[in-house]
Amino acid sequence: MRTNQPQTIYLSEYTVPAYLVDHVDLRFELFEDGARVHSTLTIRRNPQGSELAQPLVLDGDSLTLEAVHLNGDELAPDAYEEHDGQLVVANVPEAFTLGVVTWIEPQNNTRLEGLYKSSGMFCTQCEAEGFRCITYYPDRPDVMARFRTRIEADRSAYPVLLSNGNPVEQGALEDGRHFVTWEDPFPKPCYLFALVAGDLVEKRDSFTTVSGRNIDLRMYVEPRNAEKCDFAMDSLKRAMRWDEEVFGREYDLDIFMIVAVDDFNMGAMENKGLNIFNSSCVLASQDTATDAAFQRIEAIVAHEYFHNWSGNRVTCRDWFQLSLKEGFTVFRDARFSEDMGSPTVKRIEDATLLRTAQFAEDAGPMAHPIRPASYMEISNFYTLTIYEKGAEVVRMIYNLLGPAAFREGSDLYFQRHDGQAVTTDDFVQAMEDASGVDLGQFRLWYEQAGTPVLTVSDDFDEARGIYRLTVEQAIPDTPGQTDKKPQHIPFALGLLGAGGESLPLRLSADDEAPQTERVLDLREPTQSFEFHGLSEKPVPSLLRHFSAPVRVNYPWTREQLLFLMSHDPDGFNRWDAGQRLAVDVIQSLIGQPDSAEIEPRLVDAYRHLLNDTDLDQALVAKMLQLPSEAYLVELSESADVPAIHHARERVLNHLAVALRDDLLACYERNQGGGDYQLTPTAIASRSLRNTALAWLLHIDDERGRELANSQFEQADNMTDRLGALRALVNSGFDEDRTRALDAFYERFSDDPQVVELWFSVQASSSKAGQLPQIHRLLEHPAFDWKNPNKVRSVVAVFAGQNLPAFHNPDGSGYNFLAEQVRRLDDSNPQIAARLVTPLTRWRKFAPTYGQQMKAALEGIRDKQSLSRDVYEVVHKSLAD
Ligand code: B3K
Ligand code: ZN
Repeated sequence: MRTNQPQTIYLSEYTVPAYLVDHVDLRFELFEDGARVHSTLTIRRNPQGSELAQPLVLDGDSLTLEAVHLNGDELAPDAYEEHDGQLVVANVPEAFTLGVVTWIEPQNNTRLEGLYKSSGMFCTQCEAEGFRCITYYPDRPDVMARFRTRIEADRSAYPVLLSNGNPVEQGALEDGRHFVTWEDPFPKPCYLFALVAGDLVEKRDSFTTVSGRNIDLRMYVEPRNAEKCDFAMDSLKRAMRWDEEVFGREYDLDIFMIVAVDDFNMGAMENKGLNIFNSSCVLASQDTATDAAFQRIEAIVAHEYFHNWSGNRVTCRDWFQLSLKEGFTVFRDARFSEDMGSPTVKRIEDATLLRTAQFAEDAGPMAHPIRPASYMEISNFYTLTIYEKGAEVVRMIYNLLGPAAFREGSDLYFQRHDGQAVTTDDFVQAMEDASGVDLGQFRLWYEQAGTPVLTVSDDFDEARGIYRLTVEQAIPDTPGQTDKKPQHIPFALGLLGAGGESLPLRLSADDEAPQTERVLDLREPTQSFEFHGLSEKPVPSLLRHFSAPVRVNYPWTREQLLFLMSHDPDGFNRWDAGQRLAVDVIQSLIGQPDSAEIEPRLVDAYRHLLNDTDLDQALVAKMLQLPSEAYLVELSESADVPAIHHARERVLNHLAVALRDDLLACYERNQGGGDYQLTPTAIASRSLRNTALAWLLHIDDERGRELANSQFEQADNMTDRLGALRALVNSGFDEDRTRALDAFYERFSDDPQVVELWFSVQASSSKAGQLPQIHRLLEHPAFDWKNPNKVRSVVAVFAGQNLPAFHNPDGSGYNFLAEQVRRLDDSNPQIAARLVTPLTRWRKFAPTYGQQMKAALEGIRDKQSLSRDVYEVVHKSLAD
């Protein structure tokens, strides 16, 4: 057991930095057996800090200190202390330079924080606290400095040497070495520092900004990936234009660079002028990337680019403010994606992620507000709550203010805080100041964790023609927070008449210009609203376009849901009605004998959808997806996964059998042909045909089998090839499954991103991903424990997407996961802590499962010398 319990850091204990750094001069000597880092900091006492002389305290981690100089003179060893990850110099003047020389070992850095090696190249990841693994520094975002960086390395192994800003000098050195010096004119926190050194090919393009400046755009990738850059480059240009048009944000440096690396803990990183990407989030070609991957790439390229303003020019004061940049930037990238594709589909996808995974996080032991009050390890707080719920909170502000006032608010925010490190409250204040809209109560969204639950009831006064809607809001207790105050919730709704028409919403009898959709401001624990002038009880369409990240309970009948599914003018709620109906049907079958009848109207509704060629096909494609097992688990009180799985399978089988001919017709209709295109229509068409195929193979249909095999062989794009592979893998056709998996691997074994898809298709399949098969995948030559993508594609996919196998009643899935967490804890604690997530939800499951999950967590807890990352997650999960 760990003896040193990690410390908790509190927002309430924030103090301004004692010293500021104006300038950082770095010199990296890169070698195969390590790197020497010479840093010279120009430091002065913070005028806002304490009057009393303070020691200088710098952060460091895994560093070998070689020398310290003050104003050019080497300090005697007794003039400073090095302990507990800090370098403390007790006596320093008001202003001075501090020279620090450290030795680090990037080649042995498996945590992938700081400077490390990936496929032979050097690269960095400094957010949140990686810079301290490079040199001693005040590693906090409110210390902003100008950086000058000289990189020296062997010229033949590392011809490309990159850092932030502009190259200002380069030249040859002795012994076949060379150097390049970069200068970044914009002050930045050290978490935005980046360095890359490698043998990379360069792809160039350019962009002319709105004010006519020419920006040099460059992508750097390994030579084998040279042909997979075009889409990201085009996405970048679209994002740059969009940010000018929609947010008035112009790019500021002369060069913008993107680098792809294979070993990366997350998706990408917005380092100033030098974004570093996980290869899987930037490289794409028609043959190797699915539609979903293309869309993800476009969104992430945009997201990182947008950070140049929302994150870099205006950054976070401290890590409690993380959602300041992440929530806002996710909101920005979501709106960009809406504009690039189908807005309704994007909204459905975001709401699905939120309702399936963020709601679960908000109801679990790690629940935290979008501005947390404390943490042990900040890496654990790059969460769906900070990102996705944070984006929903910004979206609510957008909707409350309206587009024009919101834009004024965002302009004011950027102008007021350019070059500063600020707080979420500064953001809300700018929005309030620009619009005059009172966001006082709204601020509670930043402070209170937990998903608000709206319970809606209604009655109709026939005599007076008044429909009354009563909404109660309740915010569940979360760790450390009880008795919450009611929040300000924008609640969009419409009412439908019996003929499917949108009814006028008169909040008073004399409302002359009634709208057919309104946004009600919920502020009280209970509020009632009266709608006048109605001749019949309407069907309510609630929380349209998911106007707030809340749960809504209303006793819709199946009849009403079927009605909304085909009549609601709000596409989101049409989809939602279908989901609610399917959830209701599946839930009613859980634990029932197989003879229990399946709601006959469900078949009719899906038949109608399958044949509805008038409705937006992108929406139809989404509506045909049954609620996932993960979502059904999230909705249950005491989840029995095998029972949920069985009930869902029964419904799927039933639909597929009953709709076999309609599925074949849908498949034929969406055969495609012609060039591969990434338009919403073409994407919807591929989605429809692959859904049809999946359903047909689910019931082992022979015609479906033929279609899948020929699609698998003839596909001219990865969406179709993978769709066919997935359908075959999840079918009962064992020979076809094996043959297709082998052929796929043989064809793409040289491409790590496709091999990751190959792993995840198997790991997510209850047919091909039972535990013995998972063990075989881990032993496969292409599997690599040091590569986070590989670990995710097998271990995380198994635990997160293959629920019946993971929740095997014998507990083997839980023990397996615990074993992998223990194995990874020493080498890569960030990834290890992420992997624990499925176990943290143990209280959600029926006791026989929950107790075994808890035991697996205890097994992790008892490991010797647990990392701070895993310690925090496990201990919070086990706390009473
Ligand atoms: N800001 C980075 C995430 C850094 C995660 C550090 N553990 C990527 C992004 O959100 O854009
Ligand atoms: Zn981000």
